[in-house]
Amino acid sequence: MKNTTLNICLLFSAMFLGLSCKDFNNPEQIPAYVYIAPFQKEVTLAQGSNSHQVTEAWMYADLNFLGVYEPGRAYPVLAEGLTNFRIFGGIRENAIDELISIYPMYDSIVINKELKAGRTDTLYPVLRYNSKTTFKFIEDFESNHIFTHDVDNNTNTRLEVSSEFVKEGTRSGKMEVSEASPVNEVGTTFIYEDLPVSGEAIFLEMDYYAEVPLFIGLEMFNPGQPTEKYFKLQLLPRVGWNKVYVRFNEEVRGFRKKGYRIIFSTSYDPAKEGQPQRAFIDNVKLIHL
Ligand SMILES: [Ca+2]
Ligand SMILES: [Ca+2]
Repeated sequence: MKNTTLNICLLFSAMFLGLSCKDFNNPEQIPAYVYIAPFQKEVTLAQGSNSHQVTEAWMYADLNFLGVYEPGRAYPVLAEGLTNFRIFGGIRENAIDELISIYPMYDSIVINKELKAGRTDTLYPVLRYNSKTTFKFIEDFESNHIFTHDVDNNTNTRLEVSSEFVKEGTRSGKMEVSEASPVNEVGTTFIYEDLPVSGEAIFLEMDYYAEVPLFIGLEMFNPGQPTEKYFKLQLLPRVGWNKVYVRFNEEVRGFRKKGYRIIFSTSYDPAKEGQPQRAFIDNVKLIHL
């Protein structure tokens, strides 16, 4: 490999998360190409929505790590004949763009493909939840909902079902704030007591459409102790629906409380025109391994 080629490869490897360097200048081997189709997701009736925001494919071919690839493009692979691909779905954990990780709640995807030098073959990755996934709750806001706990002690604010902006079905959950009621904090009706404490993955999945910052956190309970509130992250306002995957296992392992509620908080922005200001959520799931 020429030095310039090596340097460019190393540069791109750094940019693309450790993409392995292969010598594509080798005149004796013409690569085959694989087009990675956008991820599909299959769910059972008991697993709720099939919406996902898997943005990268972590690719292995015959146990060799190929790299982290964006779906919807073709990539060269130095392999021929029957090749065993293993694909892991990658997410932006906690809505942090730099925190790209494999989502542990989905199974890896195995696809065997006959490759030929110079030819492009297509891989169709389909996501499915790991069979060990426990669904603590699924909320799609199509009828009653489970975010009835009044965290802010203001009866004028609440989460209510709405058909104004909907990700799926005919309804979503809406939280409003205004100059008169500038804070709106709600939590799950139920306290969840048996979340795993040994570091097993715990995630909150959620679609959201927020005109105001939306905070996601936990209300925590221990017998004989005051209730505590903890906010894990703030979702910034944005136009259109987005999905967030929030990891909670480090908190649950560290806090060691008897029970937890999932809580949301919004607050009025006086610098922003128009009121009421709103945050919509849909397809909320609390799941763990
Ligand atoms: Ca819905
Ligand atoms: Ca309230």
